[in-house]
Amino acid sequence: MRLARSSLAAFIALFACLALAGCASPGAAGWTFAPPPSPTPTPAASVAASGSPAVGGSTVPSGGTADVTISALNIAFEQTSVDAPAGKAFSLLFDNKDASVPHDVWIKDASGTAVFQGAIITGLGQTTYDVPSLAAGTYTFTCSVHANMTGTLVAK
Ligand SMILES: [Cu+2]
Repeated sequence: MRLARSSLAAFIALFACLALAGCASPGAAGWTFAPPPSPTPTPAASVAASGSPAVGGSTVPSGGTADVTISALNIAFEQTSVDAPAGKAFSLLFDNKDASVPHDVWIKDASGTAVFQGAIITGLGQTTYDVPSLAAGTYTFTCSVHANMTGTLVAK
């Protein structure tokens, strides 16, 4: 009887221990809360591009500081003749005043060979071409889109 009681007590103790889950194995689960997944901090977001460097080169301040200006209006160049510096590169401001019409400026030498081909600009719009050095002489400037558009450019 006494034996039975003690073994019963032992059994109860063991059962209680298992029921409490954890007393036998200290490291076992039970109260281990997984730490909430920490929201990954966004790394100091994209460092703003520091000051936009001045664009070098071909940009001529609007105000008409180009060496030569040519404009197009009504499918014709407004200048029949322009002068350009000879022997050095120069800037050519091209002003397309024809809305929705593409024009450009090509410069051809006496033999008809294009020595400069400006990109097409669809009006209304302006661009500044960087024209390479030309030897002194008389050239023709044309629009590659409209064969009737021509003028004379004198490099001197
Ligand atoms: Cu044209």
